[in-house]
Amino acid sequence: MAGGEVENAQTATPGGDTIFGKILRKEIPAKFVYEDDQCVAFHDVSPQAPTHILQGLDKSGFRLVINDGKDGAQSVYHLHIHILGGRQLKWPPG
Ligand code: IU
Repeated sequence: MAGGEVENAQTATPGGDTIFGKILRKEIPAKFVYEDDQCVAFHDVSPQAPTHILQGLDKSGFRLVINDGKDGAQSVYHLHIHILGGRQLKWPPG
């Protein structure tokens, strides 16, 4: 997936294995910050804020985001929550 998230979301489709499946199975590397038998948290490969973890918390405030579908700019069809923090986030997000 070489494009931006919005570009990637135009052709991403649900079903089958995903890049996150490969990360969960440790077939490709990721920087994990938490892991148990129910869920994992790891740093986004392309952070959109100083803290951008695909699950985690930031004590000075944070934003939870679930992108859904093409218009929501979802590029990986594996349920995940973005946690953005570490700077003053803007609203509306665009
Ligand atoms: P989305 O909500 O499905 O668009 O989020 C997918 C995220 O996965 C996006 O922020 C990517 O930067 C991130 N990501 C990743 O962390 N590691 C990867 O190998 C790939 C995407 I491909």
